[in-house]
Parts: sequence; C-alpha cells; structure tokens
Amino acid sequence: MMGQSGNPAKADRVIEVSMTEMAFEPSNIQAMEGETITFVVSNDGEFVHEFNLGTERMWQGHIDEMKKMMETGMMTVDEVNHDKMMQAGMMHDDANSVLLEPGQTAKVTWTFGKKTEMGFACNVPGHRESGMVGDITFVKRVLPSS
Ligand SMILES: [Cu+2]
Repeated sequence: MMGQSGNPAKADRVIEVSMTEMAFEPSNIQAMEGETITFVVSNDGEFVHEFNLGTERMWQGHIDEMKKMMETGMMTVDEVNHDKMMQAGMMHDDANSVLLEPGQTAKVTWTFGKKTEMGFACNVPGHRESGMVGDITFVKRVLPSS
C-alpha cells in the first residue's frame, strides 16, 4: 500500500519541493512507514508542471488523460484551463497530486504506508520522459533509546 491522504494538522514533517524544466528539487526524498509529510510544491518554472505521488504503473495510466487534456485545450504549455476541465469532469483534485501553472504553490499531505516502490513524477506529456521524476527512499523509523 502506498498510503493515503494525510491530515495537514498532523504532519510529522514539511518538505518544500521546487519544480522547473525538467526537474524536481529535491529529487530524492526519504520517508518512514506511517509518516505524514506535507509537501509544499512550487512551480518555479515556465511551463505547467505536476507533482504526482505514485508508482510507475499509476503514471502510465494517467499519461493518456494528460495527453487528452493537451489535445482538447484543457491545458496548454503554460496554462491550466480550469473551466474546460470542470466541463469535462476532469478536475484533477486527487489527493496524491497537484497540477500547477508557473508561479503557483500548493500543498499535498500524504501518510505513507508500508515500504513500497513509489516516487513522484510530472505527467505533463514529455516531462517524465525528460527526467522529471523523483525517488522516495523508505528508511527505518529510529526509536528513541531510553
Ligand atoms: Cu513537468
């Protein structure tokens, strides 16, 4: 299980993530099983970018949707047309992702489950392929010694 949407008020940690062409900074994040992290994601680039927590398989299923958004004008290189997305019923308000225009910042709070193969990626067509992907390394919870 990759986990679930977390309660921002109970976050163990806050990690700031910057998105540019075509990278995440940081591109590797450590997480512990059961830990709740709030990601404060900023689009510091010039294109639309997405921060999507998930697995290779989930992103593969998501990419067609993103291509369709591009083709139908719901999203351009540097803009997200929320009205058109709403009309098409594609609001992208999933708890594990945010889609941001240049200059925008949004938060994603996630409670991590058991150690699993997951990371974060931008599924705007062409971006993940160009290296816009990051790793999550699971680390053991260190218990305080008494
Ligand atoms: Cu991107």
